[in-house]
Amino acid sequence: KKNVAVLISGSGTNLQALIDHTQCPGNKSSAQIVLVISNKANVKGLERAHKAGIPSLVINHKLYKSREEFDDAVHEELVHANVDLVCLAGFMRILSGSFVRKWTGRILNVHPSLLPSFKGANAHKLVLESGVRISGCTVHFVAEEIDSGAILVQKSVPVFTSDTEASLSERVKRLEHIAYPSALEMVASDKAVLQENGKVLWKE
Ligand code: 3YE
Repeated sequence: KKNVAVLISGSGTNLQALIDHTQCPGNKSSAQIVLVISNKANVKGLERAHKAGIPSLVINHKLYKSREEFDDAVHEELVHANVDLVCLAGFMRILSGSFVRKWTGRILNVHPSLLPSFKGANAHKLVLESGVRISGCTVHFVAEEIDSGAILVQKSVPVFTSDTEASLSERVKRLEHIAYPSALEMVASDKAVLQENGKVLWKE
């Protein structure tokens, strides 16, 4: 099995979906979560890790002089825990180029829009302002340019005229919790591999 680390900053609902998938009874998953790292203390995601018996660490970015030094600290812990794959799950930090290069092809993120539309930290707000009638979620490989890496899985939802950021977010999240375990499985089982040209090679 591939050793997976999940990076979080908050409530960790996608972490929970990944835990439920990889720890399901009689599980045939190619992945096991061996470490959870949060850049924020006292978040619900850490409690979820504890309840699932998964070791967790808080690495507070505010205690580091630069983005690179924080990223180096995260990298060291990933190497120490023998991590093969990294899943960003509501992790709200931009990762430096040097970190991304060290993990290219081995790091995934879930974003709450149909990329390449509506990149960035407030996707649902941008979606509602734009007037599009369909949104969704995207699981992608992480590239240095934010929300621009090769796409693994997308799922769509309708946008209703009555939607608020909260109601749309709730509808999209339900699909994130299906899409993320599915994408992790594709990468952990080597069915999807990131190539040198930045595109996904699909096997079988
Ligand atoms: N880093 C790279 N490429 C990616 N991080 C994430 C995806 C992704 C990545 O595809 N290189 C929000 C970033 C957006 C933001 O501006 N964060 C601030 C700090 C805000 C805070 O601490 O609350 C910052 O300086 O990093 C994960 C998703 C990033 C979300």
